[in-house]
Amino acid sequence: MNKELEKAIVTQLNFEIESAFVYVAMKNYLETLSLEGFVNWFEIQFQEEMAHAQKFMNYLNERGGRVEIRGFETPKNDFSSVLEVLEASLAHEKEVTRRIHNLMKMAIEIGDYPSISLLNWYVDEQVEEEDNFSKLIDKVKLVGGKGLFMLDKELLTRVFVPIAK
Ligand code: OFO
Repeated sequence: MNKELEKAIVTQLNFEIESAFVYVAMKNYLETLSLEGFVNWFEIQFQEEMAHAQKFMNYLNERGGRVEIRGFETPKNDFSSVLEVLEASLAHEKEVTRRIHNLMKMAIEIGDYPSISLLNWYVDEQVEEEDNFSKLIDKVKLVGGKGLFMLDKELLTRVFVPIAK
């Protein structure tokens, strides 16, 4: 496969793992607020990011590429509110989307159809990722401080759904 595209996918899969670290740091901040639903929600988010990374790894291995795992930036560990966590998450997802779209542009320019097919999955997934956080932000703003307890209960129901290889 094209070496430039292979390198770019390696960078992205490492960014997915970095995303997992971003969310597990948030999860541990939420633990300090005893918001079990939010903790659960971010635990699932952490697992999803690892699954996103794994999907890229499986793909590269199938195509005869070489996966390389790198070091990561220390994620932000301290926040001042749930809303700050969610807004930082949405900003993070927008950055992921920007990177996925750049990868897609590269795959289209090269004419690498298997990569275009793979990246279509990520393009769709990013629509969902951004929507999830936008909706949560809206809900937190709507319910305010006291309603957070009920919303927290609702978030306990999120479960990890394995993704196709
Ligand atoms: Fe992997 O989508 Fe979120 O970061």
